Amino acid sequence: MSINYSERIPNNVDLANDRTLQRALEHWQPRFLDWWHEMGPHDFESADVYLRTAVGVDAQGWASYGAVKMPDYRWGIFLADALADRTIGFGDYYGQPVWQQVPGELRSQFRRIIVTQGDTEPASVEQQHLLGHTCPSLYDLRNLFQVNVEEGRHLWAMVYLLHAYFGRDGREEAEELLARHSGDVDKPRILSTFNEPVEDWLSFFMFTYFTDRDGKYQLKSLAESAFDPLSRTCRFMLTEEAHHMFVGETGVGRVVKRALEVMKELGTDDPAAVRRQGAIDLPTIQRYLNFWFTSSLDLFGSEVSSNAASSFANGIKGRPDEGQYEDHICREATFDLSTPKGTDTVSLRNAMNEVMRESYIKDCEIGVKRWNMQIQRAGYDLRLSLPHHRFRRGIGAWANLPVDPQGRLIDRGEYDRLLSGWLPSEADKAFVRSLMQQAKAPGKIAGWIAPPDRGINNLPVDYEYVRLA
Ligand code: BYC
Repeated sequence: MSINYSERIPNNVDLANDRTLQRALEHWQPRFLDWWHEMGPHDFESADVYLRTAVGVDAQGWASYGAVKMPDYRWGIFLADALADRTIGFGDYYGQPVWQQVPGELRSQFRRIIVTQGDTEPASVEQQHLLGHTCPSLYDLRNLFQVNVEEGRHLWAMVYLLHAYFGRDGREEAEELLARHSGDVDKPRILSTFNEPVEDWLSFFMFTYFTDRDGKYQLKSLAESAFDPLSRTCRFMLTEEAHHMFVGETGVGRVVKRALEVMKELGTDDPAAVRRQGAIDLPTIQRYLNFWFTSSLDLFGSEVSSNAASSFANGIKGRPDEGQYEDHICREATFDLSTPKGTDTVSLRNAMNEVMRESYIKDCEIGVKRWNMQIQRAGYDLRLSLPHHRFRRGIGAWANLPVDPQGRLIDRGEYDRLLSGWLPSEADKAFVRSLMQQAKAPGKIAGWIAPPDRGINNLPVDYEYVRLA
């Protein structure tokens, strides 16, 4: 079904024929706009931004480009088309027709997961609240805002499910999604990484590379869900998510490129010399990578999780690309897990968080390889790398243990001494922040980052992507 833009809330779920739901969502809409006004991009409400808006859910429709003022962006409810005769692809209900309603006994489990997913979306917008003031170019500013409006829409996607399928509880949860705030002492966001400040653009690029990629994996696993409206919602969200990770991968790549240019000009890879030229040295980039990668690893939960087992058994959450596996029931299968006490053989269902984390890590490696190719081509032996998945964990079997980036358990004293060298120090952060000056003329690019290879939607790089008021 095509998207109806004549309604207050654009949608392809035939909202007009469900007056109760429509009223409930129209009641929530002004609260969302208040939240956007207060917690969304700070100070750019009257700027014209070259944004893409979804006007359909097929290959042509999901990206219609044009200048929009962000408060006028049409946040709506768009589900990917239903797949005919879709059956449940995993767990105890394998092979049965998918559900159009949530089974009563699974309500609270489904609600918890939808709320957790929903909570991350506004959280990320809050984390990026002030970044516009220090954008390295109008191209980057526009990308930031594109990511922000789409995270706002992803919040709408989850709120729709809560309102449409969870009654009064769902409406209350939808209110709470606007009441918790990233980093708030009393009412923080649910998941750890979403309370970390994102105060500079290197962090933003690391966040969109690593943390949005957790989003990709979680959405892929929810796209497998037996609850069809959740699956369809997530399938459509994934098309938007790809751009966010592109922003991260190319963003980090451009920071690396600029460092390499400066290293070549100076004939040295000395970090202090690179910094004096106003670029970010590779060891600093590595420390930022260490921080955001390890933080994002925690988002998959514990290695052994009865929640994960029950989500899988009950058809709530499958594995990303469930079709690639042979066994979709996994009742007998086991998984060998490395724990601080040695290898532990556990039921595969209980290890689903770890299975997902492993696929995620493989996906993270692709960008790192590309960044390293740039370094290699420039003739340097240095390499960026993902630290070991046991390093700096806050959740699971390896939480709070003194593990080095190679994954070895080391002496606690030595760990405490070395940790500050593995993560961005206060001095690193102050240095990176010192580079963050807004570049606001079309085509102008800050000195710490290389220009992008191409502009957006075939427009030139120096196009005025944001017309500041
Ligand atoms: N921080 O059995 P456990 C995205 C909680 S990103 C704090 O180990 P389980 C996006 C857990 O909730 C994708 N708490 O794991 C990216 C549980 O609490 P309750 C977001 C944590 O239950 C960028 C307890 O610890 N979507 O979309 O299997 C920009 C025991 O948990 C953490 C989802 O995550 C943590 N790191 O949970 C914008 C999908 N880890 O329930 C957007 C929905 C675990 O006992 N969520 N806990 O109070 C889920 O599928 C699951 O809840 C988890 C794993 C993946 C979080």
